[in-house]
Amino acid sequence: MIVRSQGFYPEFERKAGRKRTTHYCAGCGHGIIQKLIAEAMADLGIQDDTVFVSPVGCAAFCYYYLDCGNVAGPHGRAAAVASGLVRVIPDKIVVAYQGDGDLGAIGFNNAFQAANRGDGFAHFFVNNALYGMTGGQMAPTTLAGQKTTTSPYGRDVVSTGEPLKVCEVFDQLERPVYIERVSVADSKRIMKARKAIRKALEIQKEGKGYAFVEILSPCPTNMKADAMGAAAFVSEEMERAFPLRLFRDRSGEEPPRPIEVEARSIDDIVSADYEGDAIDDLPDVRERRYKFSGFGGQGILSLGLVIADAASEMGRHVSWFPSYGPEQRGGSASCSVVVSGREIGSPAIDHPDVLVAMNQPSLERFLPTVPPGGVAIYEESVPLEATAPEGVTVHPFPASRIAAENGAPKAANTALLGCLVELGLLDMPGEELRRALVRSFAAKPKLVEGNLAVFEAARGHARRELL
Ligand SMILES: Cc1ncc(C[n+]2csc(CCOP(=O)(O)OP(=O)(O)O)c2C)c(N)n1
Repeated sequence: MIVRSQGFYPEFERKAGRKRTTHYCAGCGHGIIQKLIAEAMADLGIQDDTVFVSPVGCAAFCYYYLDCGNVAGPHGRAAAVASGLVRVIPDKIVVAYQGDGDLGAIGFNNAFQAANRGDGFAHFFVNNALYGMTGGQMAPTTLAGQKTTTSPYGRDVVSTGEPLKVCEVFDQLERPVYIERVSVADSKRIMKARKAIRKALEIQKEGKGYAFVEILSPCPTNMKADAMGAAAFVSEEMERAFPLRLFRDRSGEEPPRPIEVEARSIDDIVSADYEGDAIDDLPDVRERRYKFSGFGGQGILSLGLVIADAASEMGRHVSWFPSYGPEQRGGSASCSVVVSGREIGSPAIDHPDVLVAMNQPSLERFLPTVPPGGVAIYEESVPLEATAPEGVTVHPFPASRIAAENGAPKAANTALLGCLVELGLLDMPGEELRRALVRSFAAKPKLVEGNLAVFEAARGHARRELL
């Protein structure tokens, strides 16, 4: 009988209505690996003492699944976060989990230095020979000749280097206690992976030091194969470059001396004096908090940037805080912009004064967060199924239509900019925004004319229809 491991939450709260499924594609190795970790954690009785550091990449949602302490690290930094954790909570068990783009590229030095110091954590390295979440680009581990979206003719090792063999590199270091490479391509291999994962966690339970397990893992979506085909690629092609083996097991030796850390309060650390040009306060400028949201690719982040840039040119205090989801397909993006006459406390926004939503998921998600007196503007073609909270003004706006009619169908974001300025929601003259818009296209001057036309047409429409 297949039962859920006690190391997993009973329900995955990631999406309403889909509480028993993960976000992984069929045939992906991440789910198997996380199941092995969850089982081992529960069986070893360390679940309540474990802090799991998730990466950026397809495994970014681990914290929805694993029922232990969870920290989400920035891209490439899971090992660095784990290195910090072992210093401040030396009596806990720390686990870092990273993909091969995450660990092998942007995060390599953090991982390498942690291994070189022998920091006491279990380090799981999921190698699928490409960047999975972002659409299958070439990673440091991509095989010679392997086709990816950024090596469409096959990886040329002369110009891009040989596949990075992380176990072999780490095996040159003195301090790692355990290094093994395993695979989850079939059930026989999964049984070996299970043992290696357990071993790495046992080493943590016994406080014996740094344990590194590389796990070869299929990615059917980006390997452009079905589940069996991707598994065969892992066993037949990847294993040739990355042979499965135990590199070392020194867990029988004397444990290393624990790290001694000088305890400092967080206040001490962050209260460093700020040196820089102070911006004068502008008491007459009211603070406005904006949320721009839609699908990735709709120009949401740029819309926020143009406004932030214009406000900053006017000497106002500004913050711009982007956020994009980790799902490979259909992900939403948003950014929070605060413009103020005074220093800004936090760039994060829970209750925007002004919401701009370009797709249905973001309209549904953010409309209920707009406080009374706030304004929500959304792309007219999106069906409004949510009810606006009391006291919130809601404007559908034909941004896509205006953009298309003015010859720049991708400039719906610019149409919304025109709408915002005309409604007086940006507290600045249109001229200021025209200049910021032109600056934003410095690298693509051909787009300036079309965007300015859309901007002015949208202003005209807003003036006629909304004022
Ligand atoms: C600083 C930064 N740069 C780039 C990205 C975009 N990004 C998201 S995940 C990812 C890499 C994912 O690849 P990998 O680590 O191999 O994990 P997988 O998705 O294959 O499991 C990248 C480049 C980001 N989130 N942050």
